[in-house]
Amino acid sequence: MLSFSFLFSVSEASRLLSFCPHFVPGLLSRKSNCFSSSPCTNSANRLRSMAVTTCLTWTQEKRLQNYFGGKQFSLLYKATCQGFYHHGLFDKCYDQGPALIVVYSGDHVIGAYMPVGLKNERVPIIAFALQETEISECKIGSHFFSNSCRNIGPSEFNIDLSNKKVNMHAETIKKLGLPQCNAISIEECEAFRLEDILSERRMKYVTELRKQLLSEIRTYKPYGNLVHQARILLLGPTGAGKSSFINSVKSIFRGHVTQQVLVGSDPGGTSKKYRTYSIKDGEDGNLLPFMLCDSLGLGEEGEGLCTDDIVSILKGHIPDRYQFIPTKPIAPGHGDYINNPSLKDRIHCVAFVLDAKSVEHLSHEMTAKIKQIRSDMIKYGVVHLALLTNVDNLDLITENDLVDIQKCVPVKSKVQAVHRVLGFALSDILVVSNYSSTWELDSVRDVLILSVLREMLWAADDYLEDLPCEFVEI
Ligand SMILES: Nc1nc2c(ncn2[C@@H]2O[C@H](COP(=O)(O)OP(=O)(O)OP(=O)(O)O)[C@@H](O)[C@H]2O)c(=O)[nH]1
Ligand SMILES: [Mg+2]
Repeated sequence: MLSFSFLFSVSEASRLLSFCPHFVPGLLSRKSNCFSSSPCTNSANRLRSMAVTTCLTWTQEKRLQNYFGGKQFSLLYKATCQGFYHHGLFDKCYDQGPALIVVYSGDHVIGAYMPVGLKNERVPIIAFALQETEISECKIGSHFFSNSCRNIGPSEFNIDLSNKKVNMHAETIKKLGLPQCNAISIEECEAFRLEDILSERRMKYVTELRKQLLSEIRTYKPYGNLVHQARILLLGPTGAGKSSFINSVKSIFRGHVTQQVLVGSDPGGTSKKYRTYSIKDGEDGNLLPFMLCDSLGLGEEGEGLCTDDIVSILKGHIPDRYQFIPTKPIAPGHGDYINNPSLKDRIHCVAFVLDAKSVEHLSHEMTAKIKQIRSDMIKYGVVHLALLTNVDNLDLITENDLVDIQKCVPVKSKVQAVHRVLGFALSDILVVSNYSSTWELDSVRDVLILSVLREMLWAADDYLEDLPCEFVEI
């Protein structure tokens, strides 16, 4: 499965490189618990011999990121590695742009945000405390930073690294919602540079990847030229995002966002007919080498697409625009029934579309239905994948996360849930964010959608390659 793992490793690598010029990429591991490591005696050796990572959990980091302007955190300084010295922190963070100092003390995560960074001049400071899911802040005016100062911050909020203490005025403590005390002891202190998530370098990479994916899809030829177009069927519960995915693909190749296929939760937006969509490439007007097939959603208690109709679709017996009757599956003799479908009419890959927000709340009946359809597909040798939509709507996820979406903890947990509940292999679970509420195309979302589409085409090739001889005809 294609992922943005390269982008992720670049971001992690740059985070580490900015921290340690001798960083060895193979040593990268995201969350080592720095409290469990013994304090190093030689910080340079330590940096060379281990991956240095923040003590913030993914969720803590994300909450802080979202709170302080959606920027990416690049770890510059870690006291247990580089020493509890003010000048060490100052040297690393001086003139690096917006910065965040985080102090860990027992269950407390508190710190200071400098929107213009640390400079040899008076700069504004915002003290904060992160407790569970809440961030409280206290603006504490401006402070003059200098290498020769012994402490960081004015007396209202003062980080005394050498003595491993944060001293605060009672008023600051109250505003931050912390228990009243004279000082908070420091177990660890980290400092971060706050960077744009989509740096120029990253954006260049995304643009290149988008171009490459477009070219691969445009020039794709189904395995052995057995058919001209790979047929991909989108199946899944009502409202999962099947039609939206088709719109998303159409949008990219048209060059602007289209909602041509009706979507939505009211009856007007529910797909009722079987629709097969060939998509024109906006660049040259040619048809692309795949077809996306939209179906009635899977429902409960006799509603929605019935299992017998699914088998008929897979075998190519159902024509475009056929109006489903949930209680009466199509059968030979029906006026619309295609009696002798050829390989091009059959489905070559199925994508089970699931809404990431509701995947853990599928009813017992729906879960059993999907499992049954899956096991029929395995029996008939139909290649299928899962497609998780709506990941942009998960808790804490912002548009900026789409670039590394597979690495986001809430997304990983949804992927695990699909694996656990429905039995899909982890590598067969794709993740996408459809164009649903924006009218502007953007390259990051395009790359996600195109990557998923390319995965589907590869799956179709697996099916075609594995066909028994009697099916191989054009
Ligand atoms: N934010 C977000 N919304 C989405 C996404 N995919 C779909 N939606 C929204 O979810 C709702 C249902 O999407 P549809 O594409 O109509 O779902 P469907 O599977 O075709 O539904 P039926 O035709 O009723 O079976 C719509 O309001 C979409 O705008 C996504 O990736 N992100
Ligand atoms: Mg639909």
